[in-house]
Amino acid sequence: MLRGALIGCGFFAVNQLHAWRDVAGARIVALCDRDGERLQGAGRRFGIDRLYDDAAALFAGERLDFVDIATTVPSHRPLVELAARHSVPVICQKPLAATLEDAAAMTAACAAAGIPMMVHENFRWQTPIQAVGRIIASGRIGEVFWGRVSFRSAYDVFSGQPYLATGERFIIEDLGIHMLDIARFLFGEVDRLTARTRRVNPAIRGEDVATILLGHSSGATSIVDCSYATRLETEPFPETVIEVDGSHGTIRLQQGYRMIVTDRSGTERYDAAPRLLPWAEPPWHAIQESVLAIQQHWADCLRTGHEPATSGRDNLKTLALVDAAYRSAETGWAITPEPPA
Ligand code: NAD
Ligand code: 89Y
Repeated sequence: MLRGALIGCGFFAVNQLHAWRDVAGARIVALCDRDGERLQGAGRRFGIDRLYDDAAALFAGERLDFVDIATTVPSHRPLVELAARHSVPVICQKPLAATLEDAAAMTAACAAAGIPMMVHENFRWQTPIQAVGRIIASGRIGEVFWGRVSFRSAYDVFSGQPYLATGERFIIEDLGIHMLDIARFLFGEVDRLTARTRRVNPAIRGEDVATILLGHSSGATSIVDCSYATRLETEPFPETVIEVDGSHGTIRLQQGYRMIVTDRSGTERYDAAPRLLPWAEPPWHAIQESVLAIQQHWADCLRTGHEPATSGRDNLKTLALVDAAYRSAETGWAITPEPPA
């Protein structure tokens, strides 16, 4: 059984702690948070009594097979580098870092220490999104020439995550990063992109609407669009709507997890809804199920020695799209994303 510790017992870590209880082959033996109340609360809720208010003390006091970092961005680099100094394999929440330079330094530190590193980039692990990936990979719709990955909502994310309202950057860094990662997962690497952003909600500091046009190395074109300023008849949070056009057919993943696949032999429709895990709380259940999937993937990779799908190395390419999108929105230019080597 792999022994893990979790650092950062805040809003999202609750999902990770629930999921770790369901992961085969791993368990969380210790918790760390510099906020004593959160630390004690999580310890009581999940029956974990080895509690630390300081990450250095955690590494000194525990024999660990991995550490799961669920803090916000400013602490990601120091905590990942601390894990590397102790040669402890590390998972870090998205966004890995605020700059490509920090992210490159973090992945380099893990590589130099010879430890696996995975970014908790979970959206691509959602059941309906994996299903879209499988259909494309099967060749059923032929060669993909166009796609759209869309997330439009007016859900109040600021009450649970107040820091999202105060940063200079918001939707691309927080949510668009998932959409860009899905675009890479489904349509492959990106040669060039352009982006436009705007802020609609006057109560927040960063952009809450983004539209990004991507040119993929395969020759496909895709659109990633996201908004937290879009009021719809039925609130879709946190659903990602996906459209894919291929040379032999199409895929439509519509609101309500309705999957429609059309090929030369006709149209198939089915329900691609995620499972409602016993601890899940709609509407978050699609995300919560993907947390279990990515954490199980990590445990399996650690056991077998395989590189995780969203390793630090892989995630630099997603972060390069985030960086390119902000640069394009600022300058109006088409940008070639430049992931650090
Ligand atoms: P949060 O502020 O609610 O929780 C972070 C916790 O980390 C706090 O309790 C804080 O005290 C603790 N912390 C910060 N620095 C620390 C340090 N150096 N040592 C020990 N504890 C420290 O934040 P959150 O909303 O839970 O977000 C955490 C991360 O999860 C963010 O990076 C966010 O983007 C990400 N997130 C991911 C998803 C997803 O689907 N993947 C969803 C929501 C949030
Ligand atoms: O922080 C974000 C994430 O990663 O998924 C949804 C979210 O909680 C709000 O945009």
